[in-house]
Amino acid sequence: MTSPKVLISRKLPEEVIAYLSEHCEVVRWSQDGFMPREQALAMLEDIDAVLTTSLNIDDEFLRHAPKLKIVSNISVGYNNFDTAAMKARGVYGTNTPSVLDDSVADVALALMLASARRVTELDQLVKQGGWQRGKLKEEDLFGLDVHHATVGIIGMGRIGEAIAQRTKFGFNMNVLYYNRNRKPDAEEKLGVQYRTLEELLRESDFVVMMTPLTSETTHMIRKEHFAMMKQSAFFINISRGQTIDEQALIEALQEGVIRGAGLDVYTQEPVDPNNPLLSMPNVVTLPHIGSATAKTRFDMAMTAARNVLTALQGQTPPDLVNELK
Ligand code: 8YV
Repeated sequence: MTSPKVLISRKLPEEVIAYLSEHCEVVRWSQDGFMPREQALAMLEDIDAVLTTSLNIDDEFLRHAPKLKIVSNISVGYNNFDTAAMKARGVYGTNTPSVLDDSVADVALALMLASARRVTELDQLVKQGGWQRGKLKEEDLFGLDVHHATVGIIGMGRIGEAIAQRTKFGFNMNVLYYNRNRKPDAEEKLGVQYRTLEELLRESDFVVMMTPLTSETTHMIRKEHFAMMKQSAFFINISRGQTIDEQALIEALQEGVIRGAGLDVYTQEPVDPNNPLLSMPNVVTLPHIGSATAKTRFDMAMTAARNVLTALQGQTPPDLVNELK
């Protein structure tokens, strides 16, 4: 019997490749970056499973892959999946929940601290020789306290809870949340308080966007929402760029509607070097690194590989995101 054939569209740790190779024939992209879509499409004819983070799994993709049983995303977000099209063709979709929660939550805190205490801006000031006695007033270096402030988390899933845990118990913050469904467990366990979206925006010193990108959350935060925020507040986005109207954020920052932002994600990635957000000193910008530690990325790759092998053994993969029946 021939081994099932797995296509991997990005570089993965050799240990994960070896684990998959014990059971499958592996076809992979071993350079930096991602396999271009056209190249993937041309190889799909006899592929049983795909591991990816970058490929859009739409009807065109699925049409090229008559044998496909599973697309295993090496990420928790799966906004690249057309889940209905996958279901229609009986293809499992899986993600990598849990293993990245703490790493992403750490970066949310990093963005809050860096933007409110002006870490990147003042780092530049020191490195460019601007820290000179007599040249700066004391208040030129003032930021906003993170501890004991109010944070509003939009999206109280696993990562939202990890952010709540840190902000509540590590920084003594007042933690509000908005979620599609109320989360009584999180309210009890973490002491977080539910608010409507509007209440959350009005009350928070930090608004943290941590919701998955779906058709309902696309451009969930627009001009009128930034207008509801405190003028002293910071907006943190660590979900997906498309959950907000980025142009409205740019204008809110340019017009002083809000004080600053911390961003890990953008409408276009990599972000356009001419994007006005990159030249604002009150905006901290990271290159989508929420889960980017060697350990977490390894755990994500291993989780994705396990999902593939389970599906190829004829069982339902553990991290299924689209019910097939
Ligand atoms: C990226 C993420 O997928 O898991 C997610 O949803 O946003 C990230 O972990 C990661 O950059 C993959 O390369």
